[in-house]
Amino acid sequence: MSNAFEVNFDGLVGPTHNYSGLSYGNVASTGNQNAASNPKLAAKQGLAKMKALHDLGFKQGVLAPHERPDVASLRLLGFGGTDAQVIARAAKEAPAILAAATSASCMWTANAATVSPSGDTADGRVHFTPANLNNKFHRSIEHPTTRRILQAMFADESRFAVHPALPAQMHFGDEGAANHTRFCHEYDGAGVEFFVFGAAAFDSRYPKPARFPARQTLEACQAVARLHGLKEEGVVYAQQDPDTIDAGVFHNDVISVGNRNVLFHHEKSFLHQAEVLAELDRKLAAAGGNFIAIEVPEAEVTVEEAVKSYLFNSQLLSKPDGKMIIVVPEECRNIERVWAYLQKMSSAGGPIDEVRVFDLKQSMQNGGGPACLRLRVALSAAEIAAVNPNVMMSDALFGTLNAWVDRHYRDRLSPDDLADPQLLVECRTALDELSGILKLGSVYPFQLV
Ligand code: SUG
Repeated sequence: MSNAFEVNFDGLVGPTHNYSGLSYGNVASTGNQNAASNPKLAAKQGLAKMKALHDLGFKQGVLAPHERPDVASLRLLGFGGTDAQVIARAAKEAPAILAAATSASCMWTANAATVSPSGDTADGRVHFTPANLNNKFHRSIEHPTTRRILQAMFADESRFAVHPALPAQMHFGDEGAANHTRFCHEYDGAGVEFFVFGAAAFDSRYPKPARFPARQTLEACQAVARLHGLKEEGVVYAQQDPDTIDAGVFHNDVISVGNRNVLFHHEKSFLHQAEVLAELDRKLAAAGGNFIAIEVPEAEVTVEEAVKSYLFNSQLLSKPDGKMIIVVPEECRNIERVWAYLQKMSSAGGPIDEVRVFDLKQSMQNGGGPACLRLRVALSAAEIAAVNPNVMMSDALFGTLNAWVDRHYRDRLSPDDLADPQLLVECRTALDELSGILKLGSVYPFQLV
Protein backbone atom coordinates (compact mmCIF):
# COMPACT_ATOMS: atom_id res chain seq x y z
CA MET A 1 0.00 0.00 0.00
CA SER A 2 1.29 3.49 -0.79
CA ASN A 3 1.10 6.29 1.72
CA ALA A 4 -1.44 8.38 -0.21
CA PHE A 5 -5.04 9.34 0.39
CA GLU A 6 -8.10 10.80 -1.16
CA VAL A 7 -9.12 13.83 0.88
CA ASN A 8 -12.72 15.02 0.64
CA PHE A 9 -13.16 18.76 1.04
CA ASP A 10 -16.84 19.39 1.76
CA GLY A 11 -18.51 22.73 1.24
CA LEU A 12 -19.60 24.35 4.47
CA VAL A 13 -23.14 25.52 3.71
CA GLY A 14 -23.34 29.32 3.84
CA PRO A 15 -25.78 31.44 5.90
CA THR A 16 -27.94 32.35 2.86
CA HIS A 17 -28.87 28.80 1.79
CA ASN A 18 -32.26 29.13 0.09
CA TYR A 19 -34.53 27.70 -2.60
CA SER A 20 -34.77 30.10 -5.54
CA GLY A 21 -35.33 27.66 -8.41
CA LEU A 22 -32.26 28.98 -10.21
CA SER A 23 -31.09 25.87 -12.04
CA TYR A 24 -33.17 25.07 -15.10
CA GLY A 25 -32.47 21.41 -15.93
CA ASN A 26 -32.01 20.50 -12.25
CA VAL A 27 -35.49 19.23 -11.38
CA ALA A 28 -35.06 19.44 -7.59
CA SER A 29 -34.01 23.09 -7.81
CA THR A 30 -36.93 24.20 -9.98
CA GLY A 31 -39.38 21.92 -8.12
CA ASN A 32 -38.63 23.49 -4.73
CA GLN A 33 -38.61 27.11 -5.84
CA ASN A 34 -39.90 29.43 -3.09
CA ALA A 35 -39.95 26.78 -0.37
CA ALA A 36 -38.58 28.06 2.94
CA SER A 37 -35.08 26.83 3.75
CA ASN A 38 -33.27 26.19 7.02
CA PRO A 39 -29.66 27.35 6.63
CA LYS A 40 -28.72 26.30 10.16
CA LEU A 41 -29.96 22.76 9.64
CA ALA A 42 -28.36 22.62 6.17
CA ALA A 43 -24.95 23.54 7.60
CA LYS A 44 -25.36 21.04 10.43
CA GLN A 45 -26.39 18.21 8.09
CA GLY A 46 -23.24 18.87 6.06
CA LEU A 47 -21.03 19.05 9.13
CA ALA A 48 -22.52 15.79 10.44
CA LYS A 49 -21.50 13.99 7.24
CA MET A 50 -17.97 15.42 7.43
CA LYS A 51 -17.61 14.39 11.06
CA ALA A 52 -18.99 10.88 10.49
CA LEU A 53 -16.51 10.25 7.66
CA HIS A 54 -13.69 11.72 9.74
CA ASP A 55 -14.68 9.39 12.60
CA LEU A 56 -14.56 6.43 10.21
CA GLY A 57 -10.90 7.28 9.55
CA PHE A 58 -11.25 9.08 6.21
CA LYS A 59 -9.34 12.29 5.53
CA GLN A 60 -11.81 15.14 5.54
CA GLY A 61 -11.47 18.87 5.01
CA VAL A 62 -13.72 21.93 4.75
CA LEU A 63 -14.16 24.49 1.98
CA ALA A 64 -15.41 27.85 3.20
CA PRO A 65 -18.56 29.55 1.86
CA HIS A 66 -18.61 32.87 -0.03
CA GLU A 67 -19.93 36.32 0.77
CA ARG A 68 -23.61 36.57 -0.19
CA PRO A 69 -25.45 38.47 -1.43
CA ASP A 70 -22.63 39.30 -3.83
CA VAL A 71 -23.00 43.08 -3.79
CA ALA A 72 -20.06 43.49 -6.19
CA SER A 73 -21.94 41.53 -8.88
CA LEU A 74 -25.08 43.60 -8.27
CA ARG A 75 -23.05 46.80 -8.70
CA LEU A 76 -21.71 45.49 -12.03
CA LEU A 77 -25.35 45.17 -13.11
CA GLY A 78 -26.09 48.83 -12.34
CA PHE A 79 -27.50 48.74 -8.81
CA GLY A 80 -25.81 51.58 -6.95
CA GLY A 81 -25.60 53.40 -3.62
CA THR A 82 -24.68 51.98 -0.24
CA ASP A 83 -24.67 48.19 0.13
CA ALA A 84 -28.15 48.39 1.72
CA GLN A 85 -29.39 50.55 -1.16
CA VAL A 86 -27.95 48.12 -3.71
CA ILE A 87 -29.91 45.29 -2.09
CA ALA A 88 -33.11 47.36 -1.76
CA ARG A 89 -32.98 48.41 -5.43
CA ALA A 90 -32.30 44.87 -6.62
CA ALA A 91 -35.13 43.54 -4.41
CA LYS A 92 -37.55 46.04 -5.93
CA GLU A 93 -36.47 46.01 -9.58
CA ALA A 94 -35.03 42.53 -10.13
CA PRO A 95 -35.78 40.10 -7.29
CA ALA A 96 -34.69 37.12 -9.41
CA ILE A 97 -31.24 38.68 -9.87
CA LEU A 98 -31.00 39.41 -6.14
CA ALA A 99 -31.90 35.76 -5.47
CA ALA A 100 -29.14 34.62 -7.83
CA ALA A 101 -26.63 36.93 -6.14
CA THR A 102 -27.71 35.52 -2.74
CA SER A 103 -27.40 31.80 -3.56
CA ALA A 104 -25.22 29.68 -1.28
CA SER A 105 -24.47 27.41 -4.25
CA CYS A 106 -20.70 27.30 -3.59
CA MET A 107 -21.62 24.62 -1.03
CA TRP A 108 -21.58 22.10 -3.94
CA THR A 109 -17.83 21.86 -4.08
CA ALA A 110 -17.84 19.06 -6.66
CA ASN A 111 -18.32 22.07 -8.94
CA ALA A 112 -15.55 24.14 -7.35
CA ALA A 113 -12.73 22.88 -9.55
CA THR A 114 -11.25 20.01 -11.53
CA VAL A 115 -8.33 18.44 -9.71
CA SER A 116 -5.50 16.40 -11.21
CA PRO A 117 -3.30 14.59 -8.70
CA SER A 118 0.49 14.82 -9.01
CA GLY A 119 0.77 11.26 -10.36
CA ASP A 120 -0.94 12.39 -13.58
CA THR A 121 0.59 15.80 -14.30
CA ALA A 122 3.65 16.71 -16.39
CA ASP A 123 5.26 18.83 -13.65
CA GLY A 124 4.42 16.49 -10.76
CA ARG A 125 2.28 19.11 -8.99
CA VAL A 126 -1.40 18.79 -7.99
CA HIS A 127 -3.33 21.00 -10.44
CA PHE A 128 -6.64 22.78 -9.77
CA THR A 129 -8.76 24.64 -12.32
CA PRO A 130 -11.71 26.41 -10.69
CA ALA A 131 -14.84 25.82 -12.77
CA ASN A 132 -16.26 28.86 -14.58
CA LEU A 133 -19.83 27.48 -14.04
CA ASN A 134 -20.77 29.58 -16.99
CA ASN A 135 -24.20 28.05 -17.58
CA LYS A 136 -25.94 29.72 -14.61
CA PHE A 137 -25.42 33.30 -13.48
CA HIS A 138 -25.62 32.45 -9.78
CA ARG A 139 -22.84 29.90 -10.18
CA SER A 140 -20.70 31.90 -12.60
CA ILE A 141 -19.88 34.40 -9.85
CA GLU A 142 -18.24 31.72 -7.68
CA HIS A 143 -14.88 31.09 -9.34
CA PRO A 144 -12.82 34.18 -8.32
CA THR A 145 -13.49 33.53 -4.61
CA THR A 146 -13.13 29.78 -5.07
CA ARG A 147 -9.68 30.37 -6.55
CA ARG A 148 -8.60 32.58 -3.63
CA ILE A 149 -9.85 30.00 -1.12
CA LEU A 150 -8.04 27.17 -2.91
CA GLN A 151 -4.86 29.29 -2.98
CA ALA A 152 -5.21 29.87 0.77
CA MET A 153 -5.54 26.12 1.33
CA PHE A 154 -3.00 24.87 -1.20
CA ALA A 155 -0.47 27.70 -0.98
CA ASP A 156 2.79 25.82 -1.60
CA GLU A 157 3.47 26.49 -5.28
CA SER A 158 6.19 23.86 -5.43
CA ARG A 159 3.45 21.25 -4.88
CA PHE A 160 0.19 22.88 -5.99
CA ALA A 161 -0.90 24.90 -9.04
CA VAL A 162 -4.22 26.77 -8.85
CA HIS A 163 -5.10 28.02 -12.33
CA PRO A 164 -7.60 30.74 -13.20
CA ALA A 165 -10.98 29.49 -14.50
CA LEU A 166 -11.39 28.93 -18.25
CA PRO A 167 -12.73 31.85 -20.34
CA ALA A 168 -16.26 32.57 -19.08
CA GLN A 169 -18.10 31.74 -22.25
CA MET A 170 -20.52 28.99 -23.32
CA HIS A 171 -17.92 27.38 -25.62
CA PHE A 172 -15.84 26.57 -22.54
CA GLY A 173 -18.64 25.83 -20.07
CA ASP A 174 -16.93 23.97 -17.24
CA GLU A 175 -18.62 22.40 -14.18
CA GLY A 176 -15.49 21.00 -12.53
CA ALA A 177 -15.16 17.67 -10.78
CA ALA A 178 -18.88 16.86 -11.12
CA ASN A 179 -18.01 15.79 -14.66
CA HIS A 180 -14.59 14.32 -13.90
CA THR A 181 -13.53 11.04 -12.30
CA ARG A 182 -10.06 9.75 -11.77
CA PHE A 183 -9.24 6.06 -11.83
CA CYS A 184 -6.02 4.63 -10.44
CA HIS A 185 -4.36 1.70 -8.74
CA GLU A 186 -2.85 3.86 -5.95
CA TYR A 187 -3.89 7.47 -5.30
CA ASP A 188 -0.32 8.75 -5.78
CA GLY A 189 0.50 6.62 -8.82
CA ALA A 190 -0.38 7.32 -12.44
CA GLY A 191 -4.10 7.34 -13.13
CA VAL A 192 -6.67 7.74 -15.87
CA GLU A 193 -8.71 10.93 -15.85
CA PHE A 194 -12.23 10.53 -17.18
CA PHE A 195 -13.83 13.72 -18.53
CA VAL A 196 -17.56 13.67 -19.33
CA PHE A 197 -19.11 16.42 -21.45
CA GLY A 198 -22.67 17.23 -22.47
CA ALA A 199 -22.02 18.83 -25.86
CA ALA A 200 -19.25 19.97 -28.19
CA ALA A 201 -19.16 23.72 -28.88
CA PHE A 202 -17.05 23.75 -32.04
CA ASP A 203 -18.06 20.46 -33.64
CA SER A 204 -21.64 20.00 -34.84
CA ARG A 205 -21.23 16.24 -35.29
CA TYR A 206 -21.88 15.69 -31.58
CA PRO A 207 -25.55 15.47 -30.56
CA LYS A 208 -27.05 17.84 -28.02
CA PRO A 209 -29.86 17.51 -25.49
CA ALA A 210 -33.18 18.91 -26.80
CA ARG A 211 -34.77 20.19 -23.59
CA PHE A 212 -32.26 21.06 -20.90
CA PRO A 213 -28.83 22.69 -21.26
CA ALA A 214 -25.59 20.76 -21.56
CA ARG A 215 -23.45 22.61 -19.05
CA GLN A 216 -20.05 21.10 -19.90
CA THR A 217 -18.33 21.17 -23.28
CA LEU A 218 -15.76 18.82 -24.78
CA GLU A 219 -13.55 21.82 -25.44
CA ALA A 220 -13.56 22.77 -21.75
CA CYS A 221 -12.50 19.23 -20.81
CA GLN A 222 -9.67 19.32 -23.34
CA ALA A 223 -8.49 22.72 -22.12
CA VAL A 224 -8.34 21.51 -18.51
CA ALA A 225 -6.40 18.41 -19.58
CA ARG A 226 -3.89 20.65 -21.43
CA LEU A 227 -3.54 23.08 -18.51
CA HIS A 228 -2.90 20.21 -16.11
CA GLY A 229 -0.29 18.59 -18.36
CA LEU A 230 -2.11 15.26 -18.69
CA LYS A 231 -0.83 12.59 -21.07
CA GLU A 232 -3.07 11.31 -23.84
CA GLU A 233 -2.77 7.75 -22.55
CA GLY A 234 -4.01 8.97 -19.16
CA VAL A 235 -7.21 10.64 -20.39
CA VAL A 236 -10.60 9.36 -21.60
CA TYR A 237 -13.35 11.66 -22.88
CA ALA A 238 -16.97 10.56 -23.07
CA GLN A 239 -20.23 12.25 -23.96
CA GLN A 240 -23.08 11.98 -21.50
CA ASP A 241 -26.20 10.51 -23.09
CA PRO A 242 -28.18 13.66 -24.11
CA ASP A 243 -31.48 11.90 -23.27
CA THR A 244 -30.40 11.60 -19.65
CA ILE A 245 -29.61 15.35 -19.53
CA ASP A 246 -33.16 15.88 -20.74
CA ALA A 247 -34.35 13.56 -17.95
CA GLY A 248 -32.69 15.77 -15.29
CA VAL A 249 -29.11 14.45 -15.19
CA PHE A 250 -27.54 17.91 -15.28
CA HIS A 251 -24.10 16.66 -14.18
CA ASN A 252 -22.41 13.33 -14.80
CA ASP A 253 -22.22 12.75 -11.04
CA VAL A 254 -26.00 12.25 -11.06
CA ILE A 255 -25.57 9.11 -13.21
CA SER A 256 -22.13 7.69 -12.31
CA VAL A 257 -19.46 7.71 -9.62
CA GLY A 258 -15.96 6.25 -9.59
CA ASN A 259 -13.21 5.57 -7.10
CA ARG A 260 -9.80 3.93 -7.60
CA ASN A 261 -10.49 1.12 -10.10
CA VAL A 262 -14.31 1.02 -9.77
CA LEU A 263 -16.96 2.80 -11.85
CA PHE A 264 -20.52 2.55 -10.54
CA HIS A 265 -22.86 3.78 -13.25
CA HIS A 266 -26.22 3.45 -14.96
CA GLU A 267 -26.80 1.58 -18.21
CA LYS A 268 -27.70 4.90 -19.88
CA SER A 269 -24.82 7.04 -18.67
CA PHE A 270 -22.72 7.61 -21.79
CA LEU A 271 -23.03 7.58 -25.55
CA HIS A 272 -21.18 4.58 -27.02
CA GLN A 273 -20.98 3.18 -23.51
CA ALA A 274 -19.34 -0.15 -24.38
CA GLU A 275 -16.48 1.62 -26.22
CA VAL A 276 -16.03 4.10 -23.36
CA LEU A 277 -15.77 1.28 -20.80
CA ALA A 278 -13.33 -0.62 -23.03
CA GLU A 279 -11.07 2.45 -23.34
CA LEU A 280 -11.13 2.96 -19.55
CA ASP A 281 -10.26 -0.70 -19.07
CA ARG A 282 -7.36 -0.56 -21.53
CA LYS A 283 -5.88 2.71 -20.24
CA LEU A 284 -6.22 1.80 -16.57
CA ALA A 285 -4.56 -1.58 -17.27
CA ALA A 286 -1.61 0.31 -18.83
CA ALA A 287 -1.43 2.38 -15.60
CA GLY A 288 -1.31 -0.80 -13.50
CA GLY A 289 -4.97 -1.00 -12.49
CA ASN A 290 -7.73 -3.55 -12.92
CA PHE A 291 -10.89 -1.71 -14.06
CA ILE A 292 -14.21 -2.90 -12.59
CA ALA A 293 -17.46 -1.48 -14.01
CA ILE A 294 -20.66 -1.99 -12.02
CA GLU A 295 -23.50 -1.19 -14.39
CA VAL A 296 -27.03 -0.73 -13.08
CA PRO A 297 -29.62 -1.81 -15.65
CA GLU A 298 -32.64 0.36 -16.45
CA ALA A 299 -34.78 -2.68 -15.62
CA GLU A 300 -33.63 -2.48 -11.98
CA VAL A 301 -33.30 1.30 -11.47
CA THR A 302 -34.68 3.69 -14.07
CA VAL A 303 -32.99 6.99 -14.93
CA GLU A 304 -35.97 8.68 -13.30
CA GLU A 305 -35.43 6.72 -10.08
CA ALA A 306 -31.72 7.56 -10.22
CA VAL A 307 -32.57 11.28 -10.47
CA LYS A 308 -35.10 11.07 -7.62
CA SER A 309 -32.93 9.01 -5.28
CA TYR A 310 -29.47 10.36 -6.23
CA LEU A 311 -28.19 6.78 -6.08
CA PHE A 312 -25.17 7.72 -8.21
CA ASN A 313 -24.55 11.03 -6.45
CA SER A 314 -22.91 8.90 -3.84
CA GLN A 315 -19.39 8.72 -2.48
CA LEU A 316 -17.28 5.60 -2.86
CA LEU A 317 -14.68 5.49 -0.09
CA SER A 318 -11.87 2.94 0.10
CA LYS A 319 -11.49 1.15 3.40
CA PRO A 320 -8.15 -0.23 4.64
CA ASP A 321 -9.27 -3.77 3.65
CA GLY A 322 -9.58 -2.65 0.02
CA LYS A 323 -13.39 -2.78 -0.01
CA MET A 324 -15.49 0.34 -0.45
CA ILE A 325 -18.27 2.10 1.44
CA ILE A 326 -21.01 3.75 -0.58
CA VAL A 327 -22.34 6.94 1.04
CA VAL A 328 -25.89 7.66 -0.12
CA PRO A 329 -28.58 10.18 0.77
CA GLU A 330 -31.66 9.18 2.79
CA GLU A 331 -33.73 9.48 -0.41
CA CYS A 332 -32.21 6.14 -1.59
CA ARG A 333 -33.86 4.39 1.34
CA ASN A 334 -37.21 5.92 0.44
CA ILE A 335 -37.39 4.33 -3.01
CA GLU A 336 -37.91 0.62 -2.57
CA ARG A 337 -36.26 -0.56 -5.80
CA VAL A 338 -33.20 1.62 -5.21
CA TRP A 339 -32.81 0.38 -1.66
CA ALA A 340 -33.27 -3.22 -2.82
CA TYR A 341 -30.56 -2.69 -5.44
CA LEU A 342 -28.15 -1.30 -2.82
CA GLN A 343 -28.80 -4.25 -0.50
CA LYS A 344 -28.21 -6.70 -3.31
CA MET A 345 -25.05 -5.02 -4.57
CA SER A 346 -23.43 -4.63 -1.17
CA SER A 347 -23.95 -8.29 -0.27
CA ALA A 348 -22.91 -9.75 -3.63
CA GLY A 349 -19.18 -10.07 -2.85
CA GLY A 350 -18.21 -7.16 -5.12
CA PRO A 351 -15.92 -4.23 -4.32
CA ILE A 352 -18.67 -2.16 -2.58
CA ASP A 353 -19.71 -4.01 0.59
CA GLU A 354 -21.13 -1.35 2.93
CA VAL A 355 -23.87 1.28 2.64
CA ARG A 356 -23.99 4.40 4.82
CA VAL A 357 -27.03 6.69 4.71
CA PHE A 358 -27.01 10.43 5.47
CA ASP A 359 -29.82 12.95 5.88
CA LEU A 360 -28.88 15.82 3.54
CA LYS A 361 -32.41 16.91 2.73
CA GLN A 362 -31.69 20.65 2.89
CA SER A 363 -29.09 20.30 0.14
CA MET A 364 -30.97 17.58 -1.76
CA GLN A 365 -33.93 19.91 -2.24
CA ASN A 366 -31.65 22.02 -4.43
CA GLY A 367 -30.32 18.96 -6.28
CA GLY A 368 -27.15 18.55 -4.22
CA GLY A 369 -26.37 15.09 -2.80
CA PRO A 370 -23.37 13.64 -0.95
CA ALA A 371 -21.11 13.73 -4.03
CA CYS A 372 -22.07 17.32 -4.92
CA LEU A 373 -21.00 18.46 -1.49
CA ARG A 374 -17.41 17.28 -1.77
CA LEU A 375 -14.29 18.03 -3.78
CA ARG A 376 -11.89 15.12 -3.94
CA VAL A 377 -8.16 15.74 -3.84
CA ALA A 378 -5.85 12.73 -3.97
CA LEU A 379 -2.67 13.60 -2.07
CA SER A 380 0.55 11.93 -0.99
CA ALA A 381 1.48 12.12 2.69
CA ALA A 382 4.00 14.89 1.89
CA GLU A 383 1.33 16.86 0.00
CA ILE A 384 -1.18 16.51 2.86
CA ALA A 385 1.48 17.94 5.16
CA ALA A 386 1.65 21.01 2.90
CA VAL A 387 -2.12 21.73 3.07
CA ASN A 388 -3.32 24.52 5.39
CA PRO A 389 -3.92 22.33 8.50
CA ASN A 390 -6.70 24.57 9.82
CA VAL A 391 -9.17 23.35 7.18
CA MET A 392 -8.81 19.68 8.15
CA MET A 393 -11.72 18.18 10.10
CA SER A 394 -11.04 17.23 13.71
CA ASP A 395 -13.14 16.82 16.85
CA ALA A 396 -12.15 20.35 17.85
CA LEU A 397 -12.95 21.93 14.46
CA PHE A 398 -16.30 20.13 14.35
CA GLY A 399 -17.21 21.64 17.75
CA THR A 400 -15.97 25.08 16.74
CA LEU A 401 -17.89 25.10 13.45
CA ASN A 402 -21.12 23.86 15.02
CA ALA A 403 -20.92 26.61 17.64
CA TRP A 404 -20.12 29.12 14.86
CA VAL A 405 -23.24 28.00 12.94
CA ASP A 406 -25.33 28.32 16.11
CA ARG A 407 -24.10 31.87 16.62
CA HIS A 408 -24.58 33.17 13.08
CA TYR A 409 -27.22 31.22 11.14
CA ARG A 410 -30.96 31.65 10.86
CA ASP A 411 -33.22 28.62 10.95
CA ARG A 412 -35.61 29.92 8.32
CA LEU A 413 -35.21 31.85 5.08
CA SER A 414 -38.17 32.53 2.83
CA PRO A 415 -37.99 34.31 -0.55
CA ASP A 416 -39.03 37.64 1.06
CA ASP A 417 -36.16 37.44 3.55
CA LEU A 418 -33.64 37.80 0.73
CA ALA A 419 -34.51 41.52 0.57
CA ASP A 420 -33.38 41.99 4.18
CA PRO A 421 -30.09 43.97 4.13
CA GLN A 422 -29.26 42.51 7.54
CA LEU A 423 -28.57 39.16 5.85
CA LEU A 424 -25.42 40.63 4.27
CA VAL A 425 -24.25 41.97 7.62
CA GLU A 426 -24.84 38.57 9.23
CA CYS A 427 -23.00 36.79 6.45
CA ARG A 428 -19.99 39.14 6.61
CA THR A 429 -19.79 38.89 10.39
CA ALA A 430 -19.85 35.09 10.17
CA LEU A 431 -17.25 34.91 7.38
CA ASP A 432 -14.94 37.37 9.08
CA GLU A 433 -14.86 35.03 12.07
CA LEU A 434 -14.59 31.92 9.89
CA SER A 435 -11.58 33.18 7.95
CA GLY A 436 -9.87 33.56 11.33
CA ILE A 437 -10.82 30.01 12.37
CA LEU A 438 -9.63 28.46 9.09
CA LYS A 439 -6.71 30.92 8.71
CA LEU A 440 -7.65 31.83 5.17
CA GLY A 441 -6.05 35.30 5.14
CA SER A 442 -7.81 37.89 3.01
CA VAL A 443 -9.95 35.69 0.74
CA TYR A 444 -13.04 37.85 1.34
CA PRO A 445 -12.83 41.32 -0.17
CA PHE A 446 -15.31 43.04 2.19
CA GLN A 447 -14.45 45.30 5.15
CA LEU A 448 -16.53 44.98 8.31
CA VAL A 449 -17.85 48.39 9.34
O1 SUG B 1 -25.70 23.82 -9.91
N1 SUG B 1 -28.22 23.73 -7.47
C1 SUG B 1 -26.92 23.28 -7.94
C2 SUG B 1 -26.70 21.84 -7.56
C3 SUG B 1 -25.31 21.39 -7.86
C4 SUG B 1 -25.14 19.91 -7.70
N2 SUG B 1 -23.80 19.55 -7.95
C5 SUG B 1 -23.40 18.41 -8.52
N3 SUG B 1 -24.24 17.62 -9.14
N4 SUG B 1 -22.16 18.12 -8.47
C6 SUG B 1 -26.79 23.46 -9.45
O2 SUG B 1 -27.77 23.19 -10.16
C7 SUG B 1 -29.93 25.41 -7.02
C8 SUG B 1 -30.02 26.75 -6.37
C9 SUG B 1 -31.44 27.27 -6.26
O3 SUG B 1 -32.28 26.89 -7.07
O4 SUG B 1 -31.69 28.09 -5.35
C10 SUG B 1 -28.52 25.03 -7.46
O5 SUG B 1 -27.73 25.90 -7.76
